[in-house]
Amino acid sequence: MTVQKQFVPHTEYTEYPANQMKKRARLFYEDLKRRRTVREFSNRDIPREVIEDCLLAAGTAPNGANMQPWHFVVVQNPKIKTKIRVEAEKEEKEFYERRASEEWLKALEPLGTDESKPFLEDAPCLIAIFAKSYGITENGDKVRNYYVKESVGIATGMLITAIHNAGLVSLTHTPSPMGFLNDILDRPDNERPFLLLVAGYPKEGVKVPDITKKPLEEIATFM
Ligand code: IYR
Repeated sequence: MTVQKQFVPHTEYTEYPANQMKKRARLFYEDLKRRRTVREFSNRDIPREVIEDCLLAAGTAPNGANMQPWHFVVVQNPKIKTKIRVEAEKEEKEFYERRASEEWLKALEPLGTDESKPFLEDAPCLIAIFAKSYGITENGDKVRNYYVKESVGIATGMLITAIHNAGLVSLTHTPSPMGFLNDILDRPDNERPFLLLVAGYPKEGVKVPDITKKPLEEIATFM
């Protein structure tokens, strides 16, 4: 069987003159640098269309063989948020009291995290991100997906960036294990919870850890 390849002109590409390119790169960095993960949220609602556009932005991510192996469940219902909080806190209690090594707990100290996760109820929006380990056709056949973690990781990064760009804040929360999300959110076996993104406005007067990012020389090598 030969597959007919379909190509169309890339009319939406825009080239910027070098000076404009430099300015745009700098401004984008300056803006992204303001992004901070917050752990305390206001209960103010956020417009649904903003979440929808952020998800559409995430869905443009490059991914393996264009299988788009992700599914996003947006939770705004307070009862479902409470269920998620209860189950997440059970896992987190285990983590902080038993599962985490001393070394791991020490690494987390500057962040001030613990097993209490009030943000799972306070924030107006939880986005559960699922990675589809395989796809299923209309006839129920399995379809292979490729580079699933890489693909979903890239889409998640773009979602976080889109949320920041909209003027909201987020928290990447990773209760582990997160299997309870399949039960609560009724997702099928071919979807694995990747992470839980908490989104909304920061609580008034919120404080963030006094931490810094590594300088360029440390994170990059030019040859
Ligand atoms: N999942 C736990 C622990 C935790 C782990 C890492 I690595 C962090 O950067 C932050 C927290 C929690 O959410 O508290």
